[in-house]
Order: sequence, then structure tokens, then C-alpha cells
Amino acid sequence: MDHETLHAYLARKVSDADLRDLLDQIASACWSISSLVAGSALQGQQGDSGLVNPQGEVQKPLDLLADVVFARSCAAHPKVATLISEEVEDVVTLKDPKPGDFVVSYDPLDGSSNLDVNLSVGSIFAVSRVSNGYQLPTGRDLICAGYAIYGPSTMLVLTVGEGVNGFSLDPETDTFFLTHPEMMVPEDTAEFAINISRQRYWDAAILKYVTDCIDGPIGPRGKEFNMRWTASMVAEVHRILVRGGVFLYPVDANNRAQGGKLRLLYEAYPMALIMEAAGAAATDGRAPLLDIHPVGPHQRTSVVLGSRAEVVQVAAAYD
Ligand code: AHM
Ligand code: MG
Repeated sequence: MDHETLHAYLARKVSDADLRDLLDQIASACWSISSLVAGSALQGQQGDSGLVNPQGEVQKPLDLLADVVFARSCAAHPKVATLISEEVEDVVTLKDPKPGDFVVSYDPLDGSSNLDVNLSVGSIFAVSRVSNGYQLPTGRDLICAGYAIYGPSTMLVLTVGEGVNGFSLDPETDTFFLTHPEMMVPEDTAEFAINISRQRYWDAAILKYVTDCIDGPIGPRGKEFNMRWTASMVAEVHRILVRGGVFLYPVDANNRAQGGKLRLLYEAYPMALIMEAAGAAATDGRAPLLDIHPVGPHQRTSVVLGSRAEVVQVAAAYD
């Protein structure tokens, strides 16, 4: 085995020592969360906590633990000024923000409905710099984004602006090694991901796009499509990075009042930065997700991301 460590990769690629240290801290938070996830049944941390998050969703014990781990790791860094977490109602100000300080937005444990059934979950994060005294970063402010996936193996997938690189956690040494350099999403795909149980709520455009895929060779697309849905965005994005595909969680008649299902700052933005850095696209069906202006920390959005040619097809269905 001759893989570069995450630490060596960061030393080579990230010139700002503060950002490098922050990414090291985030990686160690992900390593801790990976152990918590692996031990959750033995530690009696499955089931619901009986609490709800700011969006009224039931929190799992591990949602809360992962949030504490993530927040502590980030707060230990002297230049982190602001934290925005899925599990915390208000934006947390850690210090008087100075220009160049960091804002970290994160979902400490995404897809946590998969925990009790032992399927992949993950952590999602984005880093930006404090700017203009405005608390919420826009998508184009992000300087780095990534996710950790806790699956058959634990991986950290990262972009520091250009390119996307995947690091696998070696359980023998508790070290992340670069195993998936320069991940790129193929432009074309024949695999889509959507929660089809919501079909009766879909807009006409989504219904047309999915119906055309399902019609396969006898429909307008003229080819066979496959479908996957893991109910874990990290797992969907990881699959798309490895073998292509398109993921849709659109605004529909049932979630329109909330603005959609997935959250802009700590779910959609980070995955959009990763997709764009891997040659793929990420939109709300029409416009790039990174161009949406945030108005609240827990704002939701429609999400369509993955292989470029399919994202274009969805946009065409909306037109
Ligand atoms: P969460 O942050 O509460 O875990 O919700 C986000 C998750 C995504 O990972 C996934 O794409 C989606 O919710 C699944 O939703 P559904 O249960 O409607 O299939
Ligand atoms: Mg989430």
C-alpha cells in the first residue's frame, strides 16, 4: 500500500496553515463520528432521542452526539468564528469575527434514518470565510467542502476548490489515505435516484423526466435506465462520484411550503461545490445551487445534481 495520507495531501495542496489545521480537525471529528456510528448498537444509541431539531424532525441520539463532536472540533480552532449546524436553531458565534476567519456549515449526521438499519450515513460540511459582516455564506463564498461516508469503509471526500479527492480510513492506523484521486463524474449516465413514493406530489416537469427514464428504449430517451434510492444523500452523491448518475429531491406539492426537503447551507451547497469540482452539475432544476442566495440558516431548496447531460434533461423538462 503506497497511498498519500490526508495530512500530506493537505500540506501539499493547501497553502493556508489555518485552513489546513481546520481540515485536519474536521477529519478527526469524522473519525470520531465513524467510531460512534460503528458502536451505536453496543452503546445503546439507536432509536429516537425523543427530541426534535429546528425543522421539527426527530433527532437520533447519534445526531446529537455527532453535533457535539463536530462543534467541539471546529471550536478548538482559533479562527473559526461561526458555526451553522442542522441540529442547532441559531447560528453560533464563537468569537468576534475578523476578516479571514472561518464559517463552518455542517450536517453532522445526514441520512440518520438509516442508522438503525445499518446502512450508510455521513457528515457533510462546507467552509467559507467571514465576509462583510454578513453571517450566512453564499455558495460562491465556499472555499472548501466535503463529506464523510460511514459505510462498508469510512471515507472522507474533499474539494478545496479544484478537483475532488477521496480518502479511505485505515482502521489499523486510524489514518485517512488518498485512495480515490481526482474523482470525476461521467457526463452521461443511465441511473437516476428519486423517492418515487412522492410521485403524486411532483411537478409536471419531474413527472415527465422520470416517466421518460422509466419508459426506457420504447420512450423518447431510447435507452434503459436503472433506479437507486438509499435515502442518504451522502451515499447517493458518493455513488454518483464513483460511477455517475443523477439525484433529485425536487420541490413538490407536499414540501413546497417549506421550500423543499434538503437544506441549502449544509446539504445542497457543499454537495454542489463537490459536483462542480468533479465536472458535474448541481441545480434547483433550473439555476445552479451555488447561485441561490441564502436568507436563513435552515433554508431548504430543490436539488437536482449529477451527470451533466441528465441535469440538462431535467432543466429541459422544466422549460
Ligand atoms: P436528514 O438530514 O434528516 O437525514 O434528511 C436528509 C436526508 C437525505 O440524506 C436524503 O436524501 C433524504 O433525507 C431522504 O428523504 P426521504 O426519507 O424522503 O427519502
Ligand atoms: Mg441532513
